[in-house]
Amino acid sequence: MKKLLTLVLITRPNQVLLGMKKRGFGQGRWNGFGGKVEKGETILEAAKRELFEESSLKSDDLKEIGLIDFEFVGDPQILEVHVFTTSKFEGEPTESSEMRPQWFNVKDIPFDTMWPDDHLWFPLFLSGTKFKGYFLFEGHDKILKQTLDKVDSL
Ligand code: 6U4
Ligand code: NA
Ligand code: NA
Repeated sequence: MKKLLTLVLITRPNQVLLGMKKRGFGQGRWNGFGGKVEKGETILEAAKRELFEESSLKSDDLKEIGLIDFEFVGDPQILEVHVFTTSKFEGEPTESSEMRPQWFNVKDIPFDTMWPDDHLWFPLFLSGTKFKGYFLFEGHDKILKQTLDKVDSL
């Protein structure tokens, strides 16, 4: 059983835009923008929609750079997260009910306050390398198993 989700990472020179998740899944962590793919929309459409809903930014240039499966001990549902990035966007990052956006220097990414998998694959994302990963979590803080591979295409 798989649930499709999106995750969008907006960049500008030497910086990444992250959002502090104010509620729901991942609350209290800095994260990319995204959420569940809804019926009748493509994964790319979902990525654009969630980006706009959560940050007020629009982009027609989202490029898929990663695919990560997350499994949680005791939960049969796998989260299939499609990771997109772009440096081309319109609008000003604006706080939403779900997210408080903030630019971070790539040297100061707050990995201690992010999902524990992020520090493993962010270097690939930041270097423009496509990747596929799998992480098995126990709770929300502990990774029990993982795979992470560079790929030519997703
Ligand atoms: P609601 O509030 O139901 O509309 P929705 O915005 O559709 O929620 P949400 O926020 O629950 O979905 O989606 C979870 C977000 O967290 C997605 O962008 C994927 C992302 N995510 C989930 N696990 C992650 C992880 N381990 N590392 C990571 N991002 C993760 O970097
Ligand atoms: Na979301
Ligand atoms: Na949603």
